[in-house]
Amino acid sequence: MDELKSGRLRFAAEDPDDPANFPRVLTVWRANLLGSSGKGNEYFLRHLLGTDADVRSEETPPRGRPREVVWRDEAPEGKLDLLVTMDFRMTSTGLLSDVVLPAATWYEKDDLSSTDMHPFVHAFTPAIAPPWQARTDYDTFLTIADRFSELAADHLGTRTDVLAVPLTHDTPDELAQPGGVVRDWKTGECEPVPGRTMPKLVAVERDYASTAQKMRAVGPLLDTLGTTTKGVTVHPDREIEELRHRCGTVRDGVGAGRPSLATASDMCEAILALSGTTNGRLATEGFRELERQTGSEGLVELAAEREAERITFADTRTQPRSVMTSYEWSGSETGGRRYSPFVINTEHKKPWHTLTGRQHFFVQHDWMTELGEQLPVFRPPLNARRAYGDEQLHEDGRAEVTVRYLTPHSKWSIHSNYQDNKYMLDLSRGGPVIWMSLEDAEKIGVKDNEWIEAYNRNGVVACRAVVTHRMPEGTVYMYHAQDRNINVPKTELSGKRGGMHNSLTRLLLKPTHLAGGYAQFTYAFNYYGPTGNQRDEVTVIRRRSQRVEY
Ligand SMILES: Nc1nc2c(c(=O)[nH]1)N[C@H]1C(S)=C(S)[C@@H](COP(=O)(O)OP(=O)(O)OC[C@H]3O[C@@H](n4cnc5c(=O)[nH]c(N)nc54)[C@H](O)[C@@H]3O)O[C@H]1N2
Ligand SMILES: Nc1nc2c(c(=O)[nH]1)N[C@H]1C(S)=C(S)[C@@H](COP(=O)(O)OP(=O)(O)OC[C@H]3O[C@@H](n4cnc5c(=O)[nH]c(N)nc54)[C@H](O)[C@@H]3O)O[C@H]1N2
Ligand SMILES: [Mo]
Repeated sequence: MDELKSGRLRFAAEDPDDPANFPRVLTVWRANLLGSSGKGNEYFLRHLLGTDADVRSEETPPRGRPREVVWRDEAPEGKLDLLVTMDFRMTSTGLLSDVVLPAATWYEKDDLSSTDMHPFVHAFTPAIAPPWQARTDYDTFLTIADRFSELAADHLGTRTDVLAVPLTHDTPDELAQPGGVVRDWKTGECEPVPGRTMPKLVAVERDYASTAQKMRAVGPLLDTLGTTTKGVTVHPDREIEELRHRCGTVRDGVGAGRPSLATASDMCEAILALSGTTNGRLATEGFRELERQTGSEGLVELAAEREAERITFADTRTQPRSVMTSYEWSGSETGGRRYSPFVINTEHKKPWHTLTGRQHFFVQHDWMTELGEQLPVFRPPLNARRAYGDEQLHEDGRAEVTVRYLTPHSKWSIHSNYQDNKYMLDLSRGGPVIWMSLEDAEKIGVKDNEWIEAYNRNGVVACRAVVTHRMPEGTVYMYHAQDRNINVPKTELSGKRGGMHNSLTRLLLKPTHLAGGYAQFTYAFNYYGPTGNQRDEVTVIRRRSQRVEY
């Protein structure tokens, strides 16, 4: 603590550009970072990969820089040493990866599919073995783990990592900052107390050489800690015993005596055994605990009708199975009802997971107050050098228009999936497009399906225009996740190939998203925390030469 307080010991986040602080190896699995999710594509290309990029903005001037984070004169480029992609499609990420590991598709592997949005759990069942060099994700990860463990025995051994763990939602942690008053131990307003005025500091021993063995067994902490979802803990003791029989027991090594997870289908069995949505006993136990915690009545009955039911992997292979109502979610499937969110809160008086236990819109928190956001407010886009609706002439005399740039989810794909499917290409324009209004098109003299170029401080895009009365004047759409590998010409502005929808976006952190330790404002990675921003953008568009080169 003294070291932290004195500033001699610091968090890596305080100096993110220090070569000791950024990761060197990135494995992208079941995502398309550089064609889909990564907001600020050109920055990723330059700083993460160190490859050709069309970043157009300048460094933030000194007055706009953070005071408590080290600012290095040269932002690092090409931080990664190794980018690995596992996918069964050619994507923009695959295009830029050092290693592409071909993945088995849905018809070549055992897996489960289920979301909160639909009421069934489905099995994937292999119709054929993965062709050529393709492997299932499960096998790929185990194979990497085997070799990693072998190397780790010499190079890493057993180490203790100190983790900064955020204050957690649905635990007493969320009352760490009463009244939403944030005191800063760094400036001496309070003492640094892990779990109260700062993250918890947790030491974790990692025996790197046994990584692969640990991946192949259900771990022992389930016996002592149970499993916790949203503050409700259940104890799957019978399930662990049952899994020993269903999947077999590990014979030796660190996992000896534990249920085996040697294959993907074992893993599917374990997931189905441990989830309340497929295990009536655990669903009921969870609701009983939830009743105890909240004082709400009638919750156990939601699961009781299917208490004796257990959906196994074999059941899901026979046909998709409808899931059970569980304390893990907020909707009800009881009595064959279709899921919709928050039914348990509204109909069964389960308190909302907020400070008051009710829906509330007024938030008293220092940072919200400072920014005037205690109530939901409209915030206009951040000041960009040009205003919407500005018309002007580009240096070469071509008319330009400045518009709001939005990137909503596409009707012709699920993210980048299926956009390269022949039917979808026929139904759309067979390559990247920006949708714009008749009025904006007229201002720059562009007709439907002609080539345009869009640029802003983040990058450049060359694509076709879809000119339509369905867009209002002043706003354009470039639908999400049009990959960089179909019909993408060189841009006039930079001469480089490319630009995709996230070339014109960038990540902007909103400080209020970093609030934590205060009821529903409990920060966690991908829970409540900084969201990537893709809405607050302005772009300039003009008609470009209709002769494109690839
Ligand atoms: N500008 C902008 N950016 C956005 C958004 C936006 O609206 N605008 N939306 C954001 C949102 S909400 C999301 S969810 C993200 C989505 O971003 P991503 O999740 O990165 O996008 P996908 O294109 O769905 O990438 C999934 C990849 O996984 C592969 N895949 C599918 N199944 C398997 C499998 O079983 N095994 C393996 N190995 N691979 C598989 C697919 O082929 C595909 O290439 O994008 C975010 N980024
Ligand atoms: N076909 C298809 N379906 C999908 C997906 C897909 O890729 N394709 N992806 C799935 C996934 S992972 C997700 S997260 C969901 C996302 O689904 P939605 O949450 O519906 O997301 P979007 O389509 O990105 O945006 C919705 C609308 O928000 C509007 N909008 C943009 N900026 C603002 C603003 O400042 N204020 C207001 N009020 N509105 C604004 C846009 O014009 C758009 O019409 O879709 C899911 N379903
Ligand atoms: Mo999403």
